[in-house]
Amino acid sequence: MDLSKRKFKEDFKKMLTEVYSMGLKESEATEQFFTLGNLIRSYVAKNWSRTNQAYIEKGKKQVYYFSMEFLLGRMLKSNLLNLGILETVRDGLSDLGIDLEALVQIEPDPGLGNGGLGRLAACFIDSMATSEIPAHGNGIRYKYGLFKQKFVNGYQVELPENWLQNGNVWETRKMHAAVTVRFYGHVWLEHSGKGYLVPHYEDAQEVLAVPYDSAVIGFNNEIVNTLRLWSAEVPPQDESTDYWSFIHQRNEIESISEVLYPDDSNYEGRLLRLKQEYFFVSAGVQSIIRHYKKMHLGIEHLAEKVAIHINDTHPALCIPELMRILLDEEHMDWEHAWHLTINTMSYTNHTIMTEAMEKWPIEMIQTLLPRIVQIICEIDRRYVMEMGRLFDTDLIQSTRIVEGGHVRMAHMAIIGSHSINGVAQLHTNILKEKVLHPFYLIYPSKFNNKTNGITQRRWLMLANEPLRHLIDRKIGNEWATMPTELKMLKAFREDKRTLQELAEVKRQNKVRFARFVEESMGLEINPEAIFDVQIKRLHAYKRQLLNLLHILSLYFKLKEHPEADLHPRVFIFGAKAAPSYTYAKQIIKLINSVAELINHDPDIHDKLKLVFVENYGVSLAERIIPAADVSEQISLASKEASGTSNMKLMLNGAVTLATLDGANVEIREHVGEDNIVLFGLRTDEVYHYYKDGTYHAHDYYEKNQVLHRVLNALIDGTIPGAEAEGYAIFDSLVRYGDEYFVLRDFDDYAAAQERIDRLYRDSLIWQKMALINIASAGIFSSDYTVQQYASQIWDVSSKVHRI
Ligand code: KOT
Repeated sequence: MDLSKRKFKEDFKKMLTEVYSMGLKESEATEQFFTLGNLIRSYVAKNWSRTNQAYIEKGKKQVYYFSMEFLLGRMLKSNLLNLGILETVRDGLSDLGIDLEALVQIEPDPGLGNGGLGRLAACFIDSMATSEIPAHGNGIRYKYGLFKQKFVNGYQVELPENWLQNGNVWETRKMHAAVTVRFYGHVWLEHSGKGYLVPHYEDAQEVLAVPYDSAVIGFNNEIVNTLRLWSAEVPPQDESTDYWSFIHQRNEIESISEVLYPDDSNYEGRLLRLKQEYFFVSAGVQSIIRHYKKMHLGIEHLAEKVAIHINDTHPALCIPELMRILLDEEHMDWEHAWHLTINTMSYTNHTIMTEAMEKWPIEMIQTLLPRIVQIICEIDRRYVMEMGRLFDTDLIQSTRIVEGGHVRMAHMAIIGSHSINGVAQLHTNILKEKVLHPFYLIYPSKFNNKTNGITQRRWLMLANEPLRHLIDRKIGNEWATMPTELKMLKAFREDKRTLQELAEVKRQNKVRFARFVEESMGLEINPEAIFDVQIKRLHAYKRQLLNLLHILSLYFKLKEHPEADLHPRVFIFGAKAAPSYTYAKQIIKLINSVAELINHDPDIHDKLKLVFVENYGVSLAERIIPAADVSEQISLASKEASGTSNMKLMLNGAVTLATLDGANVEIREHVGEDNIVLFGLRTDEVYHYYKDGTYHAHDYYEKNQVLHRVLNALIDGTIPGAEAEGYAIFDSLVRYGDEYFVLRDFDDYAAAQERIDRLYRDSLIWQKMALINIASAGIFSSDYTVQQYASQIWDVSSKVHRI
């Protein structure tokens, strides 16, 4: 938008008086932040309603992206950047004696997600608005986001994250768009006499779903889409309601949107979680239909105007819910309703980990959602009947929805949608060939791949301004919306000056991060060291333990050979563990205890440091990633569906140290073998071991001297404070089979780390690798990912930039 600095300063002062009746001098950062937020809202208002109007007038097909999680991060700078007024506002504020960065810190970081899945949804809504895709997010307005992590004595302690405490400046409560969601009670069907059945409900609990809308601003394109998050409230009561029963009901109802479940890649089969899933699904689908009907096109054309996407299986109840509305409220016959539903729905799978697969007990659904369970059972019955004519019984039994008293949500999602996609090529192949092979036999054409992506605007332009400016000077700024233009940087691969400038940018970022570590943790780290980063949820399959065992091996090496020729290293971890995931919490404690040991050992000096940042989340990622030299992507091959921190880190010039898992495979293809450091078992080797059962972790403990020494350290008192955890972890590896092949991959990993050490010593070689990584990262922009979803799955238009 056009905005002069002079106009901005006037607007800002005026808004400050209007909202707070304050002059500039009396105001503090909090008031200034809310003033700026309100001002941005006022700038956006016109384009927001224009965008909505244009969608209606042009009759454009709309996409609704249903996700239990949107891990947005702070929105202030992102909104300013996308409006094209970041620099104007920064300068204007500075004239007024205000530091924009200080205001940035006031905004709470809304942690409405656990990790990769939720952050992907956030990158997607940014990219969809920028790519001019008529697409909107639909989710839950949790009162409490993901817990705040504290370390007490090295143990993870969880505190509530009350992000709404001071209000959310970006949202608008839309009372007129509220809908009612029904739970519990009894339902029976009666003939209407007009050829359809009418459901009658008795004793149902009614919940009012109130939407809060936030603007999703496209980058420099005047498009403003909507993120709609639902909050659960008590419906208006009449005079006959008993006061105490009202209070009781209120607590129960409001608990639906109270808190985000802190589980990542894990299924928590609790009733409240099922309520959450149905709550936002039913509210979202009802509101879509209400909006659609305003266009008077006839319900039979729904799939031409609406696409509903379900982000993993958490919103899979969209399928029976849409069926319910089409049957019970629109009085369609089953076949037409089913056809429409399949054509409307599409589904993304994000994991092959069996413990993450949702399986709801049928009685639980029966109690909570009596009408929905009838529809699910009918979908299942027809599937078995119709497919039974075409395929053998075993295949149908292994793919049907209802089995062993449970509803298999992934099965419902596949059967009820026209598209299922994995999130990286390798992942999609594993789905087709292994995990969902029976479905692939039945529906080969539903399967497709959409490799994940990240938004370069947040993860480079905003998070790493020094690098952004260097790139702009070298190749211009078209990569903001045409990210593969970054490949033009390759022309500078032999240019010493550019490589030195790149090194200087990285050094600056490392100095800045080192300052942060010193201030927040009281730990001094050396910016000349290699900053080696593993930031992701704590999960056994991601193998933070492999990293830790290697750190211990370096520590012992330095103790025995203080003269050992190692380039100084700072190992940086950021990770939260699900509160109920005992093993992950033990690993956290162990990492913290090893950090205590190493960081305070005077023999080690600054050759080795271990930094475990507390409360890792989007805001911390924005600080760490620009300072990273090495990106640890070391999951057991086949287990990480895609990974997205791998993409963010390469975009910021880190070199990837990786197994051939998830999107790492594609990163290798794009940077080339020489610009990535690979190690470890391959997917086929992992499956081989599963088949022939010949992996014996114990042998590695017995025969590998370095490993023997390191593993003994877990149980011989070498690591003070983590005795119990040391034992448990030792046992998991040596006695109980080492499920994720940590010991098997150890030597290869250590050798890869030695290669990193050697490569880093030649700054020009290293910076050339960094440059190739940045130049090759454009293809992993979520702009391209969503453009592919738009054309290949949703059948909607987008502004496509050629790759
Ligand atoms: C959580 C619960 C159930 C099913 C899947 C999940 C899940 C998967 N949560 N996060 N993921 C991650 O999603 C990312 C985005 O696709 C991937 O990059 C990553 O590999 C998944 O682990």
